[in-house]
Amino acid sequence: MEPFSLVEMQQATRNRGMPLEGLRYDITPSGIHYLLVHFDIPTVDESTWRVEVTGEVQRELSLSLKDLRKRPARTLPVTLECAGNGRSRMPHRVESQPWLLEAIGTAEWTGTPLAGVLEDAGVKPDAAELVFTGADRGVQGGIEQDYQRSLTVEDAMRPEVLLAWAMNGRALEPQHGAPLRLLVPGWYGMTSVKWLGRIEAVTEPFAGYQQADAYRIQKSEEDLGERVTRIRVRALMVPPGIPEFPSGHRFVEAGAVPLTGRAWCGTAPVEHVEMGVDDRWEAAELGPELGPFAWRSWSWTWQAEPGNYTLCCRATDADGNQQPLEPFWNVQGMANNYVQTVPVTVR
Ligand SMILES: Nc1nc2c(c(=O)[nH]1)N[C@H]1C(S)=C(S)[C@@H](COP(=O)(O)O)O[C@H]1N2
Ligand SMILES: [Mo]
Repeated sequence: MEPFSLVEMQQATRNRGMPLEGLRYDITPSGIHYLLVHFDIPTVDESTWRVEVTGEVQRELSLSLKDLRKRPARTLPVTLECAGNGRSRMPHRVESQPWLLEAIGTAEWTGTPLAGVLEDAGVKPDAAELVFTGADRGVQGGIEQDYQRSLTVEDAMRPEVLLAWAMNGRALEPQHGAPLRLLVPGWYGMTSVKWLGRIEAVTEPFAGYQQADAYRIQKSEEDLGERVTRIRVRALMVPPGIPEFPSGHRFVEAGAVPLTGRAWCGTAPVEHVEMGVDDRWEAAELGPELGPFAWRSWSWTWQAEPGNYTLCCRATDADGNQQPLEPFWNVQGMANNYVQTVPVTVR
């Protein structure tokens, strides 16, 4: 792995990954859910804050948090993953948030379905997309911008897409988008715009920086690349035994070693998970489903004999997509769902 730069360190200390032992919880405690903020966390005054619904709509709306809370509410367990998860193990990586594998978390998000708000506003038939604008502003790629992302009208109208004001039963904390964020289950995290202040219906596909330039799987700098959308299938394990500080190398006792983890996918249900010890793969057992947009637990027992081993886990979705064994390179280090490897010493 190439050395990490000061710029990467600066991002790594501002943002935060979920320690992988957090995979033990069905619902990630808010304090260890991963965090990714591009610019500064804006301070938003909840008492005067409103979300504006504008553009190609029959009736423009300006809604306070109180207005939104009067609407029908839904609570959904949703697994969020950053599209840059796994970026650090790629050769010639882009200078960005240097995730290893921990840009993940599952929270219970409460909000009102966006579809109902859009129905009230009456999105005009010539609208192609909705543009979501956050209250945070910065410069990226030389362009000064508000953080903005779009969805097609069809994707925005899906019943699971929420305007969320609570996480794990409590009001959103500043870093997770207080007082309101968009939540798009099944999609990589960049879609779920935090500190949401404006929703604009537009007639042309949105070409802002975070849509047209960032979040693309580019084979070269010149390649426009494919858009990053839904989460690719992935499994992670709780590293077993005890770690050495600071290397993190694992030590376990010989005998029956219970291994557990989670698997998720935003394009189809997880079909199966396998555990690999060195190069031998065996099927793990899937646990109960938490919901259609949340990770699923799995378990497997390893009969461990003294020695050094590499443990791996690999998930396959119902469409037959399987995680690759090696990271695949792309300019921005996006959607890299290669298998986790955990070196272990059995004593
Ligand atoms: N306004 C705004 N929304 C944002 C971001 C941001 O920087 N600004 N980061 C996005 C990215 S890249 C991710 S992965 C998720 C992370 O959500 P979390 O920090 O609540 O886990 O928020 C998304 N929403
Ligand atoms: Mo992200």
